[in-house]
Amino acid sequence: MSNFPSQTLECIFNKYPPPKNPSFSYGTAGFRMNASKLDSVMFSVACIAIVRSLSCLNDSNEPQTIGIMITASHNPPEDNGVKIVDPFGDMLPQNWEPLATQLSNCSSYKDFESIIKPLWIKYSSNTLNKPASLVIARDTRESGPKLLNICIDLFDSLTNKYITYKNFNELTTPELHYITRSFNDSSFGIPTELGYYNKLSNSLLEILKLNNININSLINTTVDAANGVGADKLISFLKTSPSLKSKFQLVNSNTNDPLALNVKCGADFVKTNQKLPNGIDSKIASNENTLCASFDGDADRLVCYFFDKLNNKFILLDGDKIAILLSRLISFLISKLPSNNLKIGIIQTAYANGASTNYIINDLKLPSICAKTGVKHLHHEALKFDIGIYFEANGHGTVLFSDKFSIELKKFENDYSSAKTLLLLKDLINQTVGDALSDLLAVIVSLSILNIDANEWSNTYHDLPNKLAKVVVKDRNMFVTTDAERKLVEPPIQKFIDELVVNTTFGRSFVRPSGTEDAVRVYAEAATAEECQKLSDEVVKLVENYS
Ligand code: G16
Repeated sequence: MSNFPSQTLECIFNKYPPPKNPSFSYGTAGFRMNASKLDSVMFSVACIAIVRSLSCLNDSNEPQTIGIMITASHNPPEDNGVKIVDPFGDMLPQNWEPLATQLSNCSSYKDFESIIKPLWIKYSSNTLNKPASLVIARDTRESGPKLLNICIDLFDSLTNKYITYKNFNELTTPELHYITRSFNDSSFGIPTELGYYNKLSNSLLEILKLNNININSLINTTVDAANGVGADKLISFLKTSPSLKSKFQLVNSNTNDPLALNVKCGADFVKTNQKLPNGIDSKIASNENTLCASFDGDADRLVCYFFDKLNNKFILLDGDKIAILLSRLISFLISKLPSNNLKIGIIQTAYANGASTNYIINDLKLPSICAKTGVKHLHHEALKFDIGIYFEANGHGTVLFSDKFSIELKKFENDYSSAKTLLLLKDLINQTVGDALSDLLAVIVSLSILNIDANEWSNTYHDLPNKLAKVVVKDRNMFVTTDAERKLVEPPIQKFIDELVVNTTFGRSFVRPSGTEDAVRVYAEAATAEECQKLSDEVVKLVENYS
């Protein structure tokens, strides 16, 4: 395929013209903004995905499948976004992000073609005329169908000669990641939703059987699905696994009301406000043998929690706590083996509570790595370990198991049920990206195998009081960070933050621009809630004075 479809691209470019002075940028999780501004970006992203597919050849020199996910995840209902998923199910490599930014900021077709054409021709010449391959999906946002149709418009004009594609319509983000990988690697799974559900339920049921756990003894879970796509998919999953149905109650599942998405519910609301979402009251949350869990709008984040009736207190089990629970399970199973030389590491971000990092280093005696915010950064670090456990405090995360892990564990699988359980965890825990449903199943299994309840889990260590504030500034790009986002380079206020921190017991605070919202985030943590609030207020004031 050496031809470049210039006329078709020009025609569609002009149908969805960019604004006069575009200033889009591929952020923490792709492009994200008010949905009304996204039309031209969708076209650019679809073109980049085609070129990316042409550039990623399999052993037969055929273009590998690339995913496009239309979602704005935790953002408010009026926003939307789009990101590209690579053949292995991970994020678009960071060295392609400038291209995405550059293309989306072309205000004329001439400029656009001058960038894309050489790449298209260069990569397509290696493919022996095989078309690019794409999969596409969206979450339940009201603007999703229109944005998806922009891609379909382009794809239908190019189909068969230049591209093949499959539109999955509604999926969770992790489902699309799983499906993209399965298209490229049949040993990973069957590239359908049913394939995904079966992979999860088969591994879960087998783990339970191996460990003599009766389904009825599992903790009951109330799931807040943020009125997002995770609700529909949890229902579908439970239809394919009826034996699990009675263990789950679903709230905030109204995907028919687009304005309800993430509003007073969902993982981001619960984590940021440290309180119960709408739909779950303290009575439900304090039921014995019940765990509450919140997904976010596209079901790639999970936080758990319960209400401690005795102390009248909301107890959050966030990404840090989930990472530590899964580490405990993995360490416990590994301890049953006669030997192993697997390298285990835990990857966090600056948002990780200081108490969790201390626990990892001092009690678990595992290496703790601090990465920049964004799944792509953590995922990359986790790949350096045989078992790389990565979680952001906000509930994004997974555990990556290496090929060496599988080879080592297979030596023991016939004699040790713990080796078999570990191998099955690799199927249960989504290997492509954080996945609220898969992580929740892993949490439930961990509690059961470790024979602990949510209360005991929460007592593993005690979080230092912490606060995450959002400050709306004139230009968030003024805020430049270094040291895994723990220090500000610009504006010059770091020394003032340092002074405030030094004068706060167990104080820690940092400022960074959000990559998904038009705001700057201020994190503060201290020995007491009062000191934490004071530190947060003072750092917020510094930021406000400078914007
Ligand atoms: C996205 C990213 C996460 C990140 C979050 C907040 O989450 O995938 O890695 O933690 O944004 O990022 P920021 O602080 O830069 O706005 P989601 O769930 O919105 O896709």
